Amino acid sequence: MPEILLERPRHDVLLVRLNRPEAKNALNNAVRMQLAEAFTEAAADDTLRAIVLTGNAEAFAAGADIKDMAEAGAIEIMLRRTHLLWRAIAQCPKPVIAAVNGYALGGGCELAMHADIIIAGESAQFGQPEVRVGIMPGAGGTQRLLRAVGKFKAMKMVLTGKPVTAREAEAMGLVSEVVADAEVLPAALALAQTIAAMPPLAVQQIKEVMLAGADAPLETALMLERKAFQLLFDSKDQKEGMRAFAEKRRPDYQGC
Ligand code: DAK
Repeated sequence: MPEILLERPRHDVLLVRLNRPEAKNALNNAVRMQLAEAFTEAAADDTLRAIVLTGNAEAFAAGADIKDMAEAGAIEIMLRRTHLLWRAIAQCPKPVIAAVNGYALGGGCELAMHADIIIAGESAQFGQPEVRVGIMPGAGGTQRLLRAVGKFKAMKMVLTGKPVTAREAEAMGLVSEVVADAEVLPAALALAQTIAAMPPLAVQQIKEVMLAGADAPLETALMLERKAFQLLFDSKDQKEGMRAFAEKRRPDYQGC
């Protein structure tokens, strides 16, 4: 069985499912490689407008596979070069929606934080429990969590390893929306459909500027925004969108 499953619920939406139910979707090397391959291919596919990333009812992902790294040394961990695999997800130019049920722990929480939007079920749990097994977050958990929820909430989660509920995660800004468990995937797919109907160049520029700008000084970030804003006025979809508004009709976006 492949360790991730790929579906096209619509012609312009890719659904990526983690598929290691026997290990609570723990991320082993095969999962990470298959994820990187899927996201790299998705990035180059012009027909794709949004990606939904999910697990199963019990686990989004319970972290990196502990058994897979328990006896590894530092050089071995370095030579696995897993940051290159994570990078394929982080740098995907298409909007990514994480649909989270159950556990999103350690590398699983970090994976969810690679998404642009997180929809969580009421029973979902988010946490960075690495400290409890003698390590620390290694795929962005110390930095993306800090940026998402601020120092004091992030420190508490990372230093204690204690998970938070979906509602707590929502209150601290770690998830976009909490819905009933059974509604997670439908809500994420509906959101993907809404975003897929938007002009793709505008969507791409928004994602790129928001992510790059968040880590740049304000003046630089505002310049990035200004340049991307100006660039969009050379797109056919900008003309189409504004003319359609003036003509009181639905726009027909072409992605150019
Ligand atoms: N790794 C390996 N196996 C796991 C696993 C994990 N993270 N989580 C669960 N499993 C396996 C269990 O061992 C068990 O396998 P069997 O005993 O049946 O063979 C099976 O999944 C079912 O799990 P449980 O029996 O434990 O199920 P429960 O419902 O009782 O508990 C749980 C579910 C998720 C609360 C529990 O399994 C748990 O605490 N899991 C570990 C959570 C955790 O500590 N996660 C953080 C792992 S460290 C890196 C970047 C990032 C990372 C590493 C490197 N680089 C850039 C190099 C990330 C590190 C981590 O995520």
